[in-house]
Amino acid sequence: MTHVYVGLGSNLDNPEAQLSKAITQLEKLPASDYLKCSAFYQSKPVGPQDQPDFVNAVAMLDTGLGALTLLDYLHAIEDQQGRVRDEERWGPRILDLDLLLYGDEQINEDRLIVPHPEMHKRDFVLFPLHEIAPDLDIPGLGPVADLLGLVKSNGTKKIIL
Ligand code: ROI
Repeated sequence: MTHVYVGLGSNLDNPEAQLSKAITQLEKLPASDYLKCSAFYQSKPVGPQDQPDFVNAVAMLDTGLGALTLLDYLHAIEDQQGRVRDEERWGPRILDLDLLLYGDEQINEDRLIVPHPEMHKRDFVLFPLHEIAPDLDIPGLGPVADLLGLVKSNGTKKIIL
């Protein structure tokens, strides 16, 4: 089994419901054990500002799936929830599932770069990741706690339900 982290994001069609639905699907992934998810965080859009705020979270699972197979499953969940794929590059989206970390592997393929190349710059990834894995050391990037101390804050805050 490989320990993996998946970033979740949405800013369309009831983002909190989109994330909850996606988590239900992550719980059903084959050959995998869903472990936990962070709280949901509200974050200002990175990219064009004329779009709604995002809701972001990070989930932790163990999987026997290979990285690219897992990526295919994540895309299938996005598609099921009605994601439109040729949308504007930094535009609004119903659901984004990013494979952030796949064990301690560094992967560089056309379809997949792990660790996710932007994760250390995004407070909406680092806050929820640090919440569920405070001692995590990110391959090639260093301790998540250090990265959190360095990241430019974009006003991401935990949603209190
Ligand atoms: N901005 C925030 N705050 N959260 C996201 O998940 C997110 N995802 C994206 C872009 C459009 C880059 N901006 C984002 O894909």
